[in-house]
Amino acid sequence: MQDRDAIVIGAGFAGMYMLHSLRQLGLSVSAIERGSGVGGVWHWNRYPGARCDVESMSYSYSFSEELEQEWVWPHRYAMQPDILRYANHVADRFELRRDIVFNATVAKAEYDETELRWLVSTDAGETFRCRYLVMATGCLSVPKVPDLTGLERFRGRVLHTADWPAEGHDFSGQTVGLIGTGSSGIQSIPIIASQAKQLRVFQRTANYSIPAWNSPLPAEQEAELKRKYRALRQKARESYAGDYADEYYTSVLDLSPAEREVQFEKRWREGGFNYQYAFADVMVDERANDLAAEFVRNKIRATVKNPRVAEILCPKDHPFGSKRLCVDTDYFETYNRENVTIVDIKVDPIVEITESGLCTNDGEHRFDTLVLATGFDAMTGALNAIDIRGRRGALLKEQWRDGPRSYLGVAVAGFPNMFTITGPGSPSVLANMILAGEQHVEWIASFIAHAEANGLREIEAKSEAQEDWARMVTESAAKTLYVKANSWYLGANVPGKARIFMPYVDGFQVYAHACEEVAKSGYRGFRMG
Ligand code: N01
Repeated sequence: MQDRDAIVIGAGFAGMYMLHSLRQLGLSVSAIERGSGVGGVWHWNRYPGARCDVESMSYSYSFSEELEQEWVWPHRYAMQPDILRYANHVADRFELRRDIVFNATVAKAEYDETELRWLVSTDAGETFRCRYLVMATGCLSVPKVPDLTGLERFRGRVLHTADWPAEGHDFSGQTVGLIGTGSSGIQSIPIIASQAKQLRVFQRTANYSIPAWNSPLPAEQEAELKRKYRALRQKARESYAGDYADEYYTSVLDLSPAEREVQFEKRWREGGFNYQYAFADVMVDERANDLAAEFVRNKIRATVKNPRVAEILCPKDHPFGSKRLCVDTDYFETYNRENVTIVDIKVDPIVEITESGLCTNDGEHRFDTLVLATGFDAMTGALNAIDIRGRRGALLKEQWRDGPRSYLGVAVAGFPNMFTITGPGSPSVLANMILAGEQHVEWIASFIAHAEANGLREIEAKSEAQEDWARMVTESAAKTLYVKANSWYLGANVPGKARIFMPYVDGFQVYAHACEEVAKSGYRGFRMG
């Protein structure tokens, strides 16, 4: 049994900063990490084409001015190897590794109400005892392998985008089947297509995707951004999405048809989320959303030469942006290649996986390698994978059977001295995840500092505060079009999972302000003693 003041579970970007911040408070801390290295999602998601869809200068830590000045991002949108290199640099720079236990999966965390300690045990049998427990387990860290009949029979290799082999995979000369057209599929398809002999994509839901227009980041532009970094970081903190990109919030319906086309084209040329966050009414008004969606569909029709294939690729069954927007490089162009075909499995469903490929209603498709770009058990998956027991042995997973409930997305009633970074009920995946993590880390560290300074031994969200918060999160989401898609935001991609909109939709800046108000009020909504 090893004693620590705090244990942080996970050494991704949030976990690393939490470890650093708690050490700065003078506490003894260990982080426990399942992987062999730091970086979390960027350690595992090594699939070809993996890159961040938030610009690198924004998707990076803001807590250290020296760090942000010394690091050089080679591209506007960073590739996974660069992000992982950055994570490793941070781990070295702040000497984090000495307090990280790698290759250890936390199996159980149990609160001892008599000793006021959490007992945390790993699958290797190591046990830690601590006063504070911080879950930095990530929102998208448990890969979802679909329940496909016969999957175990397949004789070729099966690869999941979120659990990609570190040594990579050589597709040259291979025939490849790929299931899933979310961000991971959309990023990997163009690269796999350029390497493989043949690629067949099995698409269940067509997705909206906006080009990234990625390019090297010119040195002068980088220097200019670095000169303005403090102001840009502040702008990001005051934005909806936690990013410093301009958020114009023009109302689509206030524009004339001609002006609308100009604005849509302008934002589309800016790329990525600039298109979604430019308009005030796109996520709340179906008419505005239809117009934004049709513009994207027309771009697809103009790009994909075969009109039948273009129509398969045009999303028509959910509002624009209601599933997480994808940001791509040459995704739709890839379907003009001779070696790429698409099967619309809503029309021609997969019946079973066979030894040499898969069968749909219409026949057999043979391939050497099957790529599953099928996503994650998002937001609650990593928390529910651990046997977390709070007061009177209550199991978190059981408490969340009908959907996660938390106060501020950061604390759960019945689980004292435990915090969740970017937990359900916080902006998390709707914001720049590094900034969302930083805001939580700073808030949690301040709260712990307050507890230490005031001799508080237990801090715990009150159930009434939690219920009010959960109700507000659900009601806010219900006013938007986010709830109109079968998305992972709602848990809809995992059979049997409760359908509840998990992220906080009212914006990063509104949320951060609410957290500050709670702190200023002396932590309203928390029981402390
Ligand atoms: O996963 P997804 P992802 N049969 O859930 C399909 C982040 N991310 O890994 O839509 C057939 O979005 C499923 O179909 P449907 C980002 O937040 C970020 O791509 O459920 N198909 C869908 O097409 C992103 O949103 C970056 O009908 C099945 C796909 O698989 C999140 O991670 C890069 C199926 C899954 O799409 C998840 O993205 C990559 C089945 N049984 C990811 N089951 C950045 O750039 C699932 N599908 C930062």
